[in-house]
Amino acid sequence: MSRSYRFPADFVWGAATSAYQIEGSPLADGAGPSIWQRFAHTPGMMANGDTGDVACDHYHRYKDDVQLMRALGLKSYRFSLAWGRVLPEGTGRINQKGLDFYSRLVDELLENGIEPNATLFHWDLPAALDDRGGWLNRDSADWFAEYASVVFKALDGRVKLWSTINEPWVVTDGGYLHGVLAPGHRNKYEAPIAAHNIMRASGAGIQAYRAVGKHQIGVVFNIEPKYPASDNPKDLAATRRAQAYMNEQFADPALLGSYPPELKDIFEDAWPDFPSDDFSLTKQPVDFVGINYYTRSVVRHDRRAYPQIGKRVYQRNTTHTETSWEVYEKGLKDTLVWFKDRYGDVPIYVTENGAAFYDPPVAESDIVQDPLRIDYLRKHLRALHESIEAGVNVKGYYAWSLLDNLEWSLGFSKRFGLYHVDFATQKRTPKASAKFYANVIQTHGASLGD
Ligand code: PNW
Repeated sequence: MSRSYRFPADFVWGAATSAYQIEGSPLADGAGPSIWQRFAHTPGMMANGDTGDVACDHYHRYKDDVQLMRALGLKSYRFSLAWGRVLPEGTGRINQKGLDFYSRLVDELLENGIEPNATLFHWDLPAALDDRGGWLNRDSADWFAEYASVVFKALDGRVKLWSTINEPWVVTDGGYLHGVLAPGHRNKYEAPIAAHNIMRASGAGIQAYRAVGKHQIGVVFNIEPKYPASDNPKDLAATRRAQAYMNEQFADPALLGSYPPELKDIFEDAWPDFPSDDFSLTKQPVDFVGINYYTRSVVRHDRRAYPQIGKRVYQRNTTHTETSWEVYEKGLKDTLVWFKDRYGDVPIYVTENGAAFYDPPVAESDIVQDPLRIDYLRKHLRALHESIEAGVNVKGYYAWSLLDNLEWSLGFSKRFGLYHVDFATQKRTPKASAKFYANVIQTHGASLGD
């Protein structure tokens, strides 16, 4: 059977990165340190002692990196701004030099015909704000709105796509419940409070945008669909709780103005009664939602799980990425269809999708052969096309990531890039997946049928 994978002519083809993962020079030109700067410099927190001190040196090489985007034929580039470059103390004093970096980047993108898609917060909270309680402090919503307004005023004339927060689940699960990401807390009482305040902050950022912005703003969720390991009622209940915990805990307050009841069962006495007024702040009209999709999880009840959301069941006889994520492209379609059913017909961008696989060493002037990454991308792009055919309003797709970069506490050991980066020399080398993706873009997806 031959079928066509041609996407709409105005479909937005992109690639994504984030500030701390690629920029390097985190304290340059008057920037204030972030919680990731602190975390990375705390012994034992990062694989191989890696830090973001240099990373891809994008802070100095952004012009060359824009040329890599251009070679791919990207229509759009998704990046994040480091809050502490703009406001070194998190609030108050503006650091014009930090803002100027993003202004230059945006100009460079536009001169090369690439639409900037800017995320305000991709995890690098100013350390000065962590000292005031970080996301545990209810004032964080005001701090974020203040920062957002400064950035909007400087860049909204040129940036037409904005997001408030990237993946609030990862921030609160990794940063406050398990302690594997900055700020490194492991506390069941803190996690729901941080989650709630980060969604209040997102709402406050959207409100601030309505006061000064002229284009579009949304929020980005990582959605990992949950499937029960069996029909056993305990597995079904654990699956429901896992779905509530990872996906609905963040999308519900933003889009429905409520929390799913399972959260009380999961957090027990650690689940606070939030003021009902807060939901008018969290539920702000959005112009689009960003969805990051990597994998699914198959859930089995486990009474020792922390919190009470069951355990992931390893799937045999299927491909897993280097971060142990099952390759399951049907989950992307299931996610998009589920999202539309639950939250209505909001425009969607897939703001991240990609995979870390072992890449062979780079031979001189060669391209890096990465057939597994190509296979991953092809499968997911086909599933994306099927989602559009099924009626989901998907406006664009961003591959994660443009470059190999700092995979947070896993350091540089996991490579997600379309371009290989030699971190000793900063040499960028295209992988075969870059050629593959450029061809997809050039043919509007038609080459996915080959
Ligand atoms: C995302 N999970 O993180 C982030 O937005 C990126 O910064 C990161 O590099 C990329 O995905 C690859 O990991 C996630 O456990 C981290 O489900 C963890 C999960 C999902 C996304």
